[in-house]
Formats: sequence, C-alpha cells, structure tokens
Amino acid sequence: MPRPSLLLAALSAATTALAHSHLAHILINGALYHGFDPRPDKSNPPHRVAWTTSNLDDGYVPSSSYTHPDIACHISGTSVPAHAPVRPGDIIHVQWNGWPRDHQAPLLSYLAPCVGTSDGCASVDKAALAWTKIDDSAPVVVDQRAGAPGTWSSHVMIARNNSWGVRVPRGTPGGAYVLRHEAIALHFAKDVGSAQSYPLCMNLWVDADEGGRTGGQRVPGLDLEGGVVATELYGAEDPGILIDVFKVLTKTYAVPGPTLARGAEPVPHSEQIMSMSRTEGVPVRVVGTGTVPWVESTARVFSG
Ligand SMILES: *[C@@H]1O[C@H](CO)[C@@H](O)[C@H](O)[C@H]1NC(C)=O
Ligand SMILES: [Cu+2]
Repeated sequence: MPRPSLLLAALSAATTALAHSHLAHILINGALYHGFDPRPDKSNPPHRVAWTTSNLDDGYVPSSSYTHPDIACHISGTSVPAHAPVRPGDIIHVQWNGWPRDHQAPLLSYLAPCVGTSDGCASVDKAALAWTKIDDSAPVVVDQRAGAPGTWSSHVMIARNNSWGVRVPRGTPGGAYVLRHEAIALHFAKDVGSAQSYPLCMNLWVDADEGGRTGGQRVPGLDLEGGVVATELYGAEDPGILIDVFKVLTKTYAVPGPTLARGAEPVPHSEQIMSMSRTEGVPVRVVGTGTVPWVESTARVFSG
C-alpha cells in the first residue's frame, strides 16, 4: 500500500493531467465549428476547423521550447482543409474545454494570412506564417496582494463558460487566415522554462474586400506588415513569461510578444459574454480565390 504522501502525489498528478485543456469549438454568430480533442480515446469530425495536434495529455508547450516550431500551433500542429467563414467585425467565441482556476494566464490572439497556396491555409507552411497580434486584453484585472495571484483574463474566460471573444478587426482584408489563440499559464512561471503555452490554431476564411469591410464604411486597415514567425514571438526570460505571480507585481504586467497591431479591436473584459450555439456551422474549403462549402457537414443540425 502506498504511503499517503505518494498517494497524494499520484492524485494531484492525475488532477493536473485532467486540468489541461484544448479547443472545444468556436462560435461565430451562434454557428458552431468544431475544435480538436487530442486525447487518444477521442474522435474528431473531419470538418473541424482546428488544427490537429499530438499533445495527447491535453498539455502545453513549455517556455523552454519557444524556439521550437511547436510553439506555432502546438505539438506537431498540422493544418486541416476546413475554414470557418467570418466577416470583418464579427466576434469569434473561442471555447476551451474548461480551464483550471489555478492556471493564471493572459489570453493572446494572433492572425496570420495564408498566402501562396491554392487551398487557403490547408497546405500552408506553419514555419513561414507571420503572426500579427490582434488581442492582448488586459491580462491582470485587479492588483495583486502578496501570496494571491490576482484575477487574470483566464478567470474571466472561465466565468464566460470557458469562452473568450476575439473580434476580427473591421479592417481585415479578405482571404484565408490562421487564428492563433493562446493561454500562457503562469502558475509555475517563476522558474526559467516553466511557463506553459497552450496555442490553439484554427482556419478562417475572412469574407471581405481587400481593404476589409467597405460598403461606404471607412475603417482603418489592419496592419499585417509587422507579423513575426512563431519561433520569434517569445523568449523564455521575457518579463511576462519569467514571473512569480504569487508576488506583488511592482510594475504593470508586461504582456508577452509583439505589440498589438494598429487596427486591432480587442473585446474588453466588460464586454466578454457567453454565446450559445444555435446551428451547426458550415465550414468552407478554399479553392483558389474563392470557397466551396464543406458538404459533409451540411446535413447535420447541432442539437446542443
Ligand atoms: C456552456 O457551453 C456548453 C458547451 O458548449 C453548452 O452546452 C452550454 O449550454 C453553455 N452554457 C451556457 C450557460 O451558455
Ligand atoms: Cu495544466
């Protein structure tokens, strides 16, 4: 019979494994598009818009691997043919498969255009994707007291039924994009290499003119010029990555990664809402400069 301390250790290890997460699905104007569940006993629909990954324990990419290509779209991230159609200005509700309260995390979102392919993002080279930050919504909501890690964006996400709204900027040019939504769990981040990134990649088809939404409405364009490749997003010792969240923050939390792009339109905490699914979304495949519906999914109506 194991000693109680070993039993406790085993139990907490099991809890930690369960506590990891993945993309359950995204909701756009009430239409549901499928995420990806990497656990070995799960099956995933072929028309999912989320990239396939091999983090079989629902785990993360540690900050010690920030120069490895896995930081782009999670471990062995591989694109899929389906894209969720979306218009500039729409809010994408990214719904996680739950999130543990003790994984204090900022939530960051990036867009990368898929260029030079005839199938949108399906065959894109992930190492070449240039990521532009479109959301870094105020990661810490309240000041911290010593020993208390404060309230983070992840807590707001949990309270909104594990979902986070990401607005596609109104000035986003039309075309295929990968949306990279990421939580960086900081509960062990006081040690170098121990922050935990959970990058979720999903394919989008932005239905707009070159200059974003037009039709008489003048909006600033989204500045995609400063995009950076994933392996250059973060360093293991960046101030927002190597941090003891249980100490009082003496400075404003330094959000990791590049600055927010001009034209980005993050949804503030106060406007984060829950979204209910009403229908099963019909993803599209990209063919040249246009799209065709992913027909296998059209017959099904979501009953959740
Ligand atoms: C929370 O999300 C789940 C999964 O999508 C859904 O079934 C449930 O209805 C949602 N609850 C609320 C209150 O929105
Ligand atoms: Cu975890």
